[in-house]
Amino acid sequence: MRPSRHSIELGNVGEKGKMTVKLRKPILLGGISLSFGLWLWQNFGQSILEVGELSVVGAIALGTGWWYVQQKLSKPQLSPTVLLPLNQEKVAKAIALAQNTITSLEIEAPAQDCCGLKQQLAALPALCKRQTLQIAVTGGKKVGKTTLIQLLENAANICLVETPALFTATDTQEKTALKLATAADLVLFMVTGDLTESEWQVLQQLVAEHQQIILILNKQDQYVPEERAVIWQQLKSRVKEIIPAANIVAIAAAPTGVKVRQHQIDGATKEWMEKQGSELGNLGDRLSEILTKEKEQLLLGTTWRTAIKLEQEAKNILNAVRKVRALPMIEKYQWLAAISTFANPVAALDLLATAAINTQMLVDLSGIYQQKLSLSQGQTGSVTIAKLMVQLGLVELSTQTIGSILKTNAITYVAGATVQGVSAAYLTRIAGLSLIEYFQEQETCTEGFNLEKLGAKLQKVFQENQRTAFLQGFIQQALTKLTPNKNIMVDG
Ligand SMILES: Nc1nc2c(ncn2[C@@H]2O[C@H](COP(=O)(O)OP(=O)(O)OP(=O)(O)O)[C@@H](O)[C@H]2O)c(=O)[nH]1
Ligand SMILES: [Mg+2]
Repeated sequence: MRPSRHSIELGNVGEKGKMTVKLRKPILLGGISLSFGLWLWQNFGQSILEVGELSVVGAIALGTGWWYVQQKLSKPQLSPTVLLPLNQEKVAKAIALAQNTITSLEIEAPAQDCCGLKQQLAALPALCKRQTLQIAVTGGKKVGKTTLIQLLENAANICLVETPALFTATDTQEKTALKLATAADLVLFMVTGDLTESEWQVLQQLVAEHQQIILILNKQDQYVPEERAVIWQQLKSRVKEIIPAANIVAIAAAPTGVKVRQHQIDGATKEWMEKQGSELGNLGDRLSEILTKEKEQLLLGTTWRTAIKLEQEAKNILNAVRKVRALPMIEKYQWLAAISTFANPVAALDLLATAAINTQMLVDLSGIYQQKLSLSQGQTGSVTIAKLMVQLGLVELSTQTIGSILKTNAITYVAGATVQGVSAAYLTRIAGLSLIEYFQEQETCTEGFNLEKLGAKLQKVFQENQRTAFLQGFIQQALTKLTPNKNIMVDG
């Protein structure tokens, strides 16, 4: 009786919880939009409630839409299913992509030394034609990696590498282990029982990189036969979506001996441990089968992974080069936004009217990231960004925070214009930094922005730049940009 009552109670709580959440969200969103409206009202009066497409009514309406987008963003990632096998074409594409990125780097940063990258690129085709295959033996601490390698060492045409133990060592050791595993043609992944969560994560990661895996359950001798069967089943069903059953094997690489007890004639007993030979099950057969029949696939996988890694490496350098050019540009536009909003609070009634400046920033940044937008595409884009910023509550939050920091700093001339000027600069900066992150992931934006991704970037960048210490420094900087005007007025 008990368990069922328990589950009914749980069910009710769950239902209530759901209902509360359902009711709360629109109110909360309305709250944000509404208080933003009130803020506009208090500061500037009714006449400015409507600024182009960015009416408060629109913001409220879109707020609901944003809630939907947010819902989608917070959904947990689905576990990867088995990938489609690689073919020559996909591998050629990955190589071409790496080639393109390296070429862009050479063009955009002629001073950059690209020799290393180019050598790696030139070496890619040969990766597919190797005779000796690399096998990485990995797994947690003391799972039997060294023991297994010693047993397999004599096999022809393979080179076995033991990775540092996973899950125990420092972060760098763990990275080395994963690096060795992805660089290999095949991975022997050893466990000694049911999968832990971390083991599962690593397996998924490797499979997502088109890595072939033989999952090895070692130390079988430590379990009695019934336990062994249970663990074997659990393991198989846990990984069934990512590892084919043929690639799961149970072994005992170095079983502890069996205790033998002999009764002597005189009544005494004599005990000793009888050594047992290693038990590799069908590991040897499966291994040689894979190494012959699936060799081409293994080599394709390694070549693909290496090409992808090379492309990422080149892309990281390219992104760093581009960022160095993009940051001063953002700086320029953020102070332009500050000064024009401060000097002309009537024209810039709504902070988001700084969109006019953002348009040019957007066009310039898109140029740096080789995704050049036209002016009209830039205009549409900047309106999109401005809307997102309202819906995310960033405009309201930053204005309030900046306003209160200015107040506590006892600056006597705090007026709407100062708060507005500083906020305009800050929001322009957030928009610019988010665009950098967006463009870095090479989202082509000429056909419009991916709102989910852009929204996620805005939130991330906003959170990173929201600390009071940072804001205080920023405000200080903004004030030095804004005060000269004041000084001129005072002096003059
Ligand atoms: N009972 C039992 N012990 C085993 C088996 N295989 C290995 N061992 C023992 O487990 C211990 C660790 O084995 P290693 O081969 O050194 O394991 P490893 O994964 O290389 O260890 P680290 O490199 O230190 O992480 C040794 O004492 C082995 O004798 C097995 O099948 N059964
Ligand atoms: Mg070892």
